[in-house]
Amino acid sequence: MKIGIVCYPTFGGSGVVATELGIELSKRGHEVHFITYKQPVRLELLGSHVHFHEVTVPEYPLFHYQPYELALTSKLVDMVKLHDIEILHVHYAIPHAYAAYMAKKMLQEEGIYLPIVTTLHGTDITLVGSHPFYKTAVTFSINKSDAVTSVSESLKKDTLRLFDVKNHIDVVTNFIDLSKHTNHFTDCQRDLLADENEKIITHISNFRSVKRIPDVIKVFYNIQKEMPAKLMMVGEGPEKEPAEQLCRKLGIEDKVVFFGNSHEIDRILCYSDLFILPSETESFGLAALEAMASGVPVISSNSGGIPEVNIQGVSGYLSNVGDIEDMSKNALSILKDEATLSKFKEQAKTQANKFDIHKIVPQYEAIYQATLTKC
Ligand code: GMT
Repeated sequence: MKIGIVCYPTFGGSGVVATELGIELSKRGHEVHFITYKQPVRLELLGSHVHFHEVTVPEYPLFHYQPYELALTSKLVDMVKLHDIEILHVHYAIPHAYAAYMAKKMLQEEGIYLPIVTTLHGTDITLVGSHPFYKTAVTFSINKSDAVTSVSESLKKDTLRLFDVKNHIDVVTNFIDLSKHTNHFTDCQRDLLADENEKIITHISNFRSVKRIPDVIKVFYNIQKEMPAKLMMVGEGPEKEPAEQLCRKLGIEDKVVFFGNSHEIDRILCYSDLFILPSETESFGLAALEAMASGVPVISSNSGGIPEVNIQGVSGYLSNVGDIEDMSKNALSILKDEATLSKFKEQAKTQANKFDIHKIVPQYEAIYQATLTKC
């Protein structure tokens, strides 16, 4: 198939999932066209089966807001015609599903049928999409998609609760390319960051308030009181600076490393002992799955889709949102001795195997086929 993929090209989970999906689809013989405003961060390999088409929005002083949807719609129509793209898969409803629908209608005028598959990722539903300013258009675009998928059962429930959705929603969970996390590093070089006796705790996110960054720091503060430990904070966002200030206030700044955004997530996870994800809400928690695939157990909140990924007492532990004491207690119970830590590391890997890319991508292929045969 010739598949167009629209996504956010940044470090966020939806862009990562879209990119990994496109790469895998190309390996499976499909022709994949990424259409977005920048080359996606994990898209290193462009080749005869993977193409990138940049959407540019010329700055014009009359516009207070530059019309990205319009530029994207035009680009979609042009690329579909130029490359005979058969299907569009848009990741994150806002504004991609809306722009895709407009493109579909324009192509229809020329007798071209273009099915749209929309994948809902989380904040496009739970935080942003349900806002009254967007809700009408988001509901419309979900209902006009030829197929709709959500990345967890929890997100499907939220979508049905928050929107008047008439369309069927298929749950196609996020996935992981296990080979990237298991084969890559024989030497993790953990000695560059921590002493041999120190445990390495990691958090990776976009540092937005939904991630509850202060909880990460407070849990780590409790851990380091009991055992030698270092905290690796990976990512960029508005909560990063306040987090650095909190570390200073608690007197633990020497034990916390702020990396910023990193292209070496698998390397950082390779030397991690524990991952903390205390989010307020999380449709899935791809970062937790990536950690588990690297054999890193997860201490998380029990919100949204996280319990579908992190299993209590198996791949880690889950606590109520904001329950720092419980999270700290659970973290210490995993880290307390090498035998328990090794057991959790193994169990985390086994749980991650359930989300193997090779099991999930065929589900998307089946959905594409079904929309193509509808026409
Ligand atoms: O977590 C974020 O704020 C980024 C956001 C995104 O759109 O990239 O992540 C969402 O999609 C990811 C991929 O499906 C999920 O793993 C995240 O759980 C989800 N984030 C939230 O629901 C807050």
